[in-house]
Amino acid sequence: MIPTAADLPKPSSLFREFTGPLTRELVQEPGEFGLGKVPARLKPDATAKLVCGFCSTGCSLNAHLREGRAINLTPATEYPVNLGMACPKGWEALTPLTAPNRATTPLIRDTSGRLQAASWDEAMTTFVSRLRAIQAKHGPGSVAWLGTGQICTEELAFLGALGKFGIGILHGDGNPRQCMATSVVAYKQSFGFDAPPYTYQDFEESDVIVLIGSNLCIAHPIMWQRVLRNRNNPEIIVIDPRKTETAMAATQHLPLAPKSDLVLLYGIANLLIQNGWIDETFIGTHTNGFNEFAGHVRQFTPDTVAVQTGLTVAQLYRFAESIHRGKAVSFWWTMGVNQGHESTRTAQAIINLALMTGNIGRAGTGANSITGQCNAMGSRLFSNTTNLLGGHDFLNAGHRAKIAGALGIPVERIPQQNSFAYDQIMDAIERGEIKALWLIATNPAHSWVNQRSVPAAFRKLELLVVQDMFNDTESVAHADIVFPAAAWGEKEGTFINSERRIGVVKKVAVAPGQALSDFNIFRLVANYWGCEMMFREWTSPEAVFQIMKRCSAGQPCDITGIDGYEMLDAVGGIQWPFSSEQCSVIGNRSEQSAGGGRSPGSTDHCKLITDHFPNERRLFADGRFHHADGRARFIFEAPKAPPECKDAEFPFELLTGRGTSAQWHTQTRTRCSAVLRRLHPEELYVELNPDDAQRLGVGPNGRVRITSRRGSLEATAFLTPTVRPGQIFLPMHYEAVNRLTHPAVDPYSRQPSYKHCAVRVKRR
Ligand SMILES: Nc1nc2c(c(=O)[nH]1)N[C@H]1C(S)=C(S)[C@@H](COP(=O)(O)OP(=O)(O)OC[C@H]3O[C@@H](n4cnc5c(=O)[nH]c(N)nc54)[C@H](O)[C@@H]3O)O[C@H]1N2
Ligand SMILES: Nc1nc2c(c(=O)[nH]1)N[C@H]1C(S)=C(S)[C@@H](COP(=O)(O)OP(=O)(O)OC[C@H]3O[C@@H](n4cnc5c(=O)[nH]c(N)nc54)[C@H](O)[C@@H]3O)O[C@H]1N2
Ligand code: SF4
Ligand SMILES: [Mo]
Repeated sequence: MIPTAADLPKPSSLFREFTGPLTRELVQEPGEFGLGKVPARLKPDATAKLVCGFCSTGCSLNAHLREGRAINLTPATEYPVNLGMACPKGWEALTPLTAPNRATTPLIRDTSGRLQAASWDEAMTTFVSRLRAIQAKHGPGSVAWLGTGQICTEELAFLGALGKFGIGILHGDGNPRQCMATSVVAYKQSFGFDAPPYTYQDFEESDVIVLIGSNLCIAHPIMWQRVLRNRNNPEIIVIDPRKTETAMAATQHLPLAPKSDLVLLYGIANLLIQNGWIDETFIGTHTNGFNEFAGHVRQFTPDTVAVQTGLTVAQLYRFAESIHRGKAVSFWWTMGVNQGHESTRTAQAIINLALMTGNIGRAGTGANSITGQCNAMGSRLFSNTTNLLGGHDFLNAGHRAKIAGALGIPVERIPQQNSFAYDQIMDAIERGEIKALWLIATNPAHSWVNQRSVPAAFRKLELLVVQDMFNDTESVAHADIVFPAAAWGEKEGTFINSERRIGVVKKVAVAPGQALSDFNIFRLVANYWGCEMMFREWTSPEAVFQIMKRCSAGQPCDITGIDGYEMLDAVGGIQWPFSSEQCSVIGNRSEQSAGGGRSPGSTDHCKLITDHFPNERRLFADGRFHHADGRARFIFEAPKAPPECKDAEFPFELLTGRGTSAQWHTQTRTRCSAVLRRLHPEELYVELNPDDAQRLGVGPNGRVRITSRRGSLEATAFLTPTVRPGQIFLPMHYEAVNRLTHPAVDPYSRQPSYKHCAVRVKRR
């Protein structure tokens, strides 16, 4: 129920004066602080299903419990996502939990510069008093946070609400900026809402699958397994400068020149139009702006496109013809698109191809952005960074009033402006405007673009707080205060996967030492800040799930029909939207067929949902998009040259990305596993074309020095024709890589262009 104005507490009752020490008992749960109690909800010797905490595929894993604690994991067979499969990271997901470098106690840097163990009370008191002092001296814009797509949705919602409405922080962003911001902006502008339309079943039902800047075999191996289940003998077209594992398995590989995607996609649009291979009925009924778009792409003739992309005219025709011949064509993209200087328009050029050929809203189709982190989708909707909670808009007074009502807070607590983006936060730190930074579940001292600027920026801060499950990450090395966090598997909540499926994460292990779930750290902060009355309803993740439901009401991502975790668990996760109206239709239908009412959340009720509601659902089946007129938009712009091109001094193009399916990002988790360590090289390597190697006099496993205008590193040469001459590839999992990358961002999404800059390579 949404509270009315009369229910609203008076503003003063939401805050109390900062009175100093409170006790951790406020947030303590059975099993925390190493008390070793059996997690509350689980039977001691049973199996608990939980969604994997690495990638956005969202596989379900069975945790096999002994005395309430997981002793090992197997992939769940009956879950609609992974159907009994998991990749090496999933199988090894418990291993990082018991690593010796877990952060087990809060740390505070002392006057001699050493991090010293402290109590939660000391850490919280220091955090709150220093943050308050900075805010008082320099204003609300002087404090910022950088969050993540790797904690539970309820935790993200808590951080966002606590940060902006409780503490009054103006600027909060997260690592989804490095990853998904482009898709968010592209979808919002084209469809009217950030709405990836697909379901994984589409991988199985397409007859043409186009993968653009996506190395599915490595980055989303279980999605690739879904491709392998496709019985239509599909045409698989991979667009990637490198001959990746995925490209090797494709029927067509288009090794385009790096960052020439926009030219290629406009060229293909032109070919489709010139040949009449478009769906005029769909365009006329469901879209706006096609004629202008057709006029724009006319200049992208096959000959000019071939020159600019390095592809042949024949390759272009074959690609266009495949789209034309396909009955169900799906277009998928990931970081090769999102990380670029003109990424939003590139993502929209993909969307345009799907719209103009009517490949959307039907089985096996779609313009489909694949997410990266386990809960980037939760972050996109509920982190209060790019959107106001629930996919709302900070700039819209109606939205602010609605969310204030749903949370029972005065509307004045909600900022009327958008936050700085990640790069703007980093710039404001360098300018000395932002003085305090709180990092939650992200490791920018390794992952942020152009590392030369990061230590300098961190040194400028008066306060850096790092909340992490490990005590030795590159970012912890700069911290003034460390909050030790419980990890995936040690806490409860939900993740939202790439296909919009909300799945449950459970507590199947006990956090070490004094580590607390991010959720409980946020509760502690609320208590110490004195704004706990604002969060009096936020007592548990599931209570916050109910609040998120209220915030989602009436939105395209409406989840008011989901009772709670039990229902999600019983039916194999639920894709948004799932509104109370959709749910009651099922109820009515089933009452007619079976007779009798069922109470929500009961086993009977859940069974009815599975019986009457398809577990794989896609959006836009009715051709209605989320703009006011119900139409999708063709959005386009003239392509631009990348901001740094190769030249005589720096004659190579540097590509970066995922190395192996056994490595996760900055490796804090995956390096804990001896099994995973065996599946990838320990030291940094560079993929180098054998012709280039010969010219440089570099033999197999020879050492090379790679230099960009920003920095330099050494790597072992891995000679392989999968990279073309003049290009090299570095996997992002090694700290040195971002010394080289160029800090350009796309102007609309402000996502960094990690995948393109100029370097030189020399033999050591
Ligand atoms: N094993 C593993 N899996 C992961 C992750 C991980 O760290 N390890 N991370 C997860 C996350 S957060 C993400 S975001 C995803 C990323 O998933 P992907 O985007 O599939 O992975 P990347 O390797 O970053 O980039 C994909 C490809 O883009 C290509 N590329 C580079 N430049 C261009 C270009 O100009 N045009 C085109 N078309 N392609 C280009 C690269 O050669 C690379 O093969 O993976 C997720 N899954
Ligand atoms: N050169 C280059 N750089 C890139 C990319 C690229 O392709 N090329 N890709 C970019 C992309 S797409 C991404 S998503 C980013 C990822 O960049 P990051 O987010 O910096 O990478 P992670 O290693 O995933 O960092 C997550 C941190 O959270 C901690 N952690 C894990 N679980 C929890 C938890 O439950 N609670 C808390 N509090 N902490 C936890 C981990 O120990 C780790 O320190 O990297 C970006 N950087
Ligand atoms: S594919 Fe992704 S979600 Fe599935 S087991 Fe591997 S890391 Fe986990
Ligand atoms: Mo990502």
